[in-house]
Amino acid sequence: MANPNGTTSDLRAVFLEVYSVLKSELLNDPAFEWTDASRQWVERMLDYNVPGGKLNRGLSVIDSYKLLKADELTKDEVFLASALGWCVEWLQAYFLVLDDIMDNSHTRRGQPCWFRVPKVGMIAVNDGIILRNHIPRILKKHFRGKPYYVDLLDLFNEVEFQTASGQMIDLITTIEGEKDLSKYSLPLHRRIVQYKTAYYSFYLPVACALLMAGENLDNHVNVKDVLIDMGIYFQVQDDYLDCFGEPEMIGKIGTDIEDFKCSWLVVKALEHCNEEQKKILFEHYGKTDPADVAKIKVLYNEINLQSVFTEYESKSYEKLTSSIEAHPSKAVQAVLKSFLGKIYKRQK
Ligand code: DMA
Ligand code: MG
Ligand code: MG
Ligand code: MG
Repeated sequence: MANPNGTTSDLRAVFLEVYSVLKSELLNDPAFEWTDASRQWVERMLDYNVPGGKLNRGLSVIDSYKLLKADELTKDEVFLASALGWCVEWLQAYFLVLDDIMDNSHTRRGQPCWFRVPKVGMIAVNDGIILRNHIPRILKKHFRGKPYYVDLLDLFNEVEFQTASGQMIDLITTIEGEKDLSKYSLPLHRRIVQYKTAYYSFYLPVACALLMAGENLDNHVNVKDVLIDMGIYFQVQDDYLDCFGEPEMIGKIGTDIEDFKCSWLVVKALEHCNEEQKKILFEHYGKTDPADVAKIKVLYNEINLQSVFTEYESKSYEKLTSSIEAHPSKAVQAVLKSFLGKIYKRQK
């Protein structure tokens, strides 16, 4: 039976079983002398941070691989595609644990951010590093003998570097004492989100599937370009939901206004406001007082940012669909369309 994500609930169950296998391998990693306390810590940390999301990125590796192979997958192939899917989810968990500290966030996936859990605090920084280190350990255990092993390691390294660089430019635009809204523009926003979100969320899962299918990534630059545009659209949705989404639905409480983020919303607000409204933006954006935040939200409503977003959303969908249809391979088209279908008009 297909769920709203277009993924069969069966596949999700298989995927989660692979999580259990990978977890128990990591908890018995012979490179470390485990104690009960250390094993319990890592197990709780993994269960708290790795499997609780939508799993779109991880499941996309299996979906994409299936479409590329155009054939029933063997049990072994399903396991390997799932393991790669989990590596993407591990990478995401690593970035999110640290992102929530840096963004001073409160909740994630409907529960307190990991660093806010009693007795965790800044141990979360090292937990992030552990999560990051689990990826090459999973890859080594299951892919060491594959012809694409080196390419896989290189792919994860490149994408991690791109993501960390995106996070860096996201963060340095908000430095205290240098807050200046006039530097915020659509090109800056695009640069930030391309690096911090698009590579790891969209390109990485499909690139994993392409490598497993024996493809050379250098031959798929046009696929990459479409996926990057899809990732930019996805992060605009994330920026929109940060302010207009229901915390119960999105599982997190927005902090972009408080954090002086170069969000798509503030960039569009600057574009659509009059001189008087501009003054309000300059005065109240990036302050933690709820009264300041409320003033920004009133302004966003006055200039009808919700409909600016709705317009953007349908335009992006049209553009993405026509780039996808321009692709020569029907299998690749199917991979890209399936991905787009999972995120179009998402509410969480
Ligand atoms: C997050 O951007 C990007 C990474 C690499 C985690 P964000 O801070 O807008 O994400 P979220 O809204 O989920 O905190
Ligand atoms: Mg964040
Ligand atoms: Mg962030
Ligand atoms: Mg966000």
